[in-house]
Amino acid sequence: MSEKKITSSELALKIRRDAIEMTHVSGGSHIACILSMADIIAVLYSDILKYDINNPEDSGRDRFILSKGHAGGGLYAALAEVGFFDVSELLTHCANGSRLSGHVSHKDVPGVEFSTGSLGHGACVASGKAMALKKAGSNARVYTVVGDGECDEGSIWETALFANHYRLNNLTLIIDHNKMQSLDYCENTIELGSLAAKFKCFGWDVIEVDGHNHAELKDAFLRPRTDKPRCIVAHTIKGKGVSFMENNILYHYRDPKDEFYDLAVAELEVEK
Ligand SMILES: Cc1ncc(C[n+]2csc(CCOP(=O)(O)OP(=O)(O)O)c2C)c(N)n1
Repeated sequence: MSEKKITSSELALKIRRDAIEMTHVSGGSHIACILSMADIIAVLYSDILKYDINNPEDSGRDRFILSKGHAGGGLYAALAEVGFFDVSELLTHCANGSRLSGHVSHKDVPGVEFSTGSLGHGACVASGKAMALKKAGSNARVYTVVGDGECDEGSIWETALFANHYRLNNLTLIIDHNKMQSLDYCENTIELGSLAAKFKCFGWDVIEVDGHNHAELKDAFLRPRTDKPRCIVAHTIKGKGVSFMENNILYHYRDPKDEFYDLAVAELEVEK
């Protein structure tokens, strides 16, 4: 297979379009969670990560772990669109016997680093991988995307302590800060205060960006490293790109049915 060169804007649109299709066909959840992070994933896979679609296990590759694994459909879409596997397979998402499960799985799926879905785990594994790579003298980097609701998990703060203690400056943790979780706004569930201030306090190099602005995201990824781990607080809108899904908590779980599917597709067509 040959790598497909694609701009981050094209990839973001494809991820959104594929995810609408996948959740429509399967009746699967988490469409708003995918739309929220689509730009972050698109910039990573088009401009930042080092990977080889013909050698997914290449030891020099950058590692990406989607810690908010419930949005796995978005990662599968990105991997298929850059050439890790055939785009047509995306329509098996969540079907019996498919390797593309709802929460992201690395079992037999090229390009997926680690299975996630139990919130708080992926970031810990990412910090462990960053430490192992550093010890091995590797230049590879580790990136992980966490949700803001996921930051209610104590293990996220253990990761924050650990990565600072070991000065894991090869680790980048991106918070998809859409201010919502599954059933309500974050502030009504567990008040988080300023995530940027908290990570700064924990000793991280913190950059805040508009998580839908590709130039800002790219700059935050490429800015010269200090000796600290990097936290990018990406301010996002849950459901971004489909007006009636934006900031609509129903679309954490609801799939785009019938006329809602047509409307969503029509809105994304206008974006082309
Ligand atoms: C340990 C654990 N507890 C609960 C859940 C159920 N759950 C799935 S998604 C979600 C909300 C996550 O919110 P957030 O991290 O903000 O994700 P986003 O809104 O970006 O999708 C919850 C509680 C889970 N997957 N894992």
